[in-house]
Amino acid sequence: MRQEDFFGESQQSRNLEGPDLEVRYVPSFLDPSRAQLVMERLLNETSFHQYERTLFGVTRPTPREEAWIGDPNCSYGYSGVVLQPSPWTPLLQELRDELSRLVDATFNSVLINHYRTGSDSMGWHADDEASLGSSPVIASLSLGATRTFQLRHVTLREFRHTIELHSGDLLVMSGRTQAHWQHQIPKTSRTVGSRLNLTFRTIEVT
Ligand SMILES: O=C(O)CCC(=O)C(=O)O
Ligand SMILES: [Mn+2]
Repeated sequence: MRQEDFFGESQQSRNLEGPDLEVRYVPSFLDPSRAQLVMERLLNETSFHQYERTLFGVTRPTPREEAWIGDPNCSYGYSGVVLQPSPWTPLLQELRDELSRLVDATFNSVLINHYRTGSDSMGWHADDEASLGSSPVIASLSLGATRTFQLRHVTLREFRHTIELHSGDLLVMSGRTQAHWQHQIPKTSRTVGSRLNLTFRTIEVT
């Protein structure tokens, strides 16, 4: 696929509107059968771990499982947990290279989150760690169960977006988005199956 196809309207991809916001939403970036195959392979091949993190002095299990994959020098940490990278697999390398070409970035790592049920979640945050630089490009691929993704402006609270992320959907966040907006995957009381989300990132190695 050429870059203009990706940024064109052929897949009904669209930019989300808002101040300081640069987010491209690409529904069905992977078709449903490829998305399912990739999900099954990742569930088989990946060793996930549920970590404990300390927030505001309280230590709790993080409500999801995680795996961190990347180049050997790419460690990643927040809230007292530093993850050392597992090596790239052929499947993750293939996805990384495809996405790197499309969005013209050189991703050197990917965080895989496993939301096992509707009780698993990720609270409001921005991917604004110093190691990601001031204007990170983050490509987020969703697989499996549909979950709600919410975005809110940090100071202008009337600006919000809610998107249902389906299996195979891609979101690309860039520019100053992380400096001005937060995002989350809230818990849901609906009965939902398991979901994987892959965020391809570029860690600035010093
Ligand atoms: O699961 C998602 O769609 C979002 C994941 C996320 O925000 C992150 O890994 O930082
Ligand atoms: Mn995030």
